[in-house]
Amino acid sequence: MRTGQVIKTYNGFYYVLDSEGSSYDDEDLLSCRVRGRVKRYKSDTIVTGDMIEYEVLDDGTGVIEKCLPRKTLLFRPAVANVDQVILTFAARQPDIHPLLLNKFLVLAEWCHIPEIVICVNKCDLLQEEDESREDFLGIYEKAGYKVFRVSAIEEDTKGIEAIRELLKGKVTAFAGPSGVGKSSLLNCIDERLQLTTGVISDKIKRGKHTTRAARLMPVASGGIVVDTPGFSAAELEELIPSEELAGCFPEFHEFVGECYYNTCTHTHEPNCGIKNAVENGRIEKERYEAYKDIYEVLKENNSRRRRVK
Ligand SMILES: Nc1nc2c(ncn2[C@@H]2O[C@H](COP(=O)(O)OP(=O)(O)OP(=O)(O)O)[C@@H](O)[C@H]2O)c(=O)[nH]1
Ligand SMILES: [Mg+2]
Ligand SMILES: [Zn+2]
Repeated sequence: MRTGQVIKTYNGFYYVLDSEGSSYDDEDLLSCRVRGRVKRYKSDTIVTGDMIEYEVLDDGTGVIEKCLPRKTLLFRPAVANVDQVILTFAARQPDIHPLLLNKFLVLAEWCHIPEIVICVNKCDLLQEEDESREDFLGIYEKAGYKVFRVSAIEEDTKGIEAIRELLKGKVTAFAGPSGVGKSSLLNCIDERLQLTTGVISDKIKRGKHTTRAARLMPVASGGIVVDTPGFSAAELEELIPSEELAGCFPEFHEFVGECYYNTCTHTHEPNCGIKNAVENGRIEKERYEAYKDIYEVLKENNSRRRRVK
């Protein structure tokens, strides 16, 4: 049995790099199928980034027999074994939307991705009167997230270099809505990548889902990156139980022990450590409001699911 890693999946095929191999080029990857048994259970679905055991058939294709234990699993977009996720947004076109940003952060935290970073691209489109946007991003810095402001089209060498540094020695997924410039940024980071980039629709200022599948690629300056298709956070509600939401706000951790009820949901209860911390200015009000908004949606969804069962 050989071991390898799934570099991309496409149309039911899994493209595998053998653990002895080093070239990530399409023609050097082995196209594999999965044994029906492995694929049947949702949790055992093989995804990009998975370390696997496989066998080579006489016709030169492979069969994946086993998925090895995962370090991490990012659910949306589905990528296994990433060390870091760079949540990428655009300052403009499409405009950055705070609730969406919070939902993406929640999703990445819920998946226990060790490093979660925010990158705001297209800063070249910002005018001077947009300074209030900076305040709004400060909220996330205060919550403990690194925030990078870059531009993939202007010669923004400093910003791009800072991201290159961040990538070294890690596997990093670039995730975010369609059209924010994930593929464009990666082309800046390493010009050899030559990823296809799209256009923004004139009317609704949204991307057109140019990148179709997640793919791992080494970058010249060090590290492995994963370009992923743009996605919305709509499915968050299906995944996360409401009682796990507070755990997805890292700046809440030090205050949960101060809640009077140990089942406190931090919404309506008296003597809540989180609410006190918001009042004392130790937790940003906007983040708490986002928590409450998302909590309501999750709770509604959870009880609907229970009714269906
Ligand atoms: N003004 C400006 N435009 C940018 C920048 N980065 C990317 N774009 C443009 O934004 C559009 C979308 O870029 P992509 O790189 O395809 O976006 P993506 O995030 O990979 O989108 P999907 O693959 O659909 O998820 C292209 O027309 C780019 O030229 C930037 O920094 N500034
Ligand atoms: Mg793309
Ligand atoms: Zn509480």
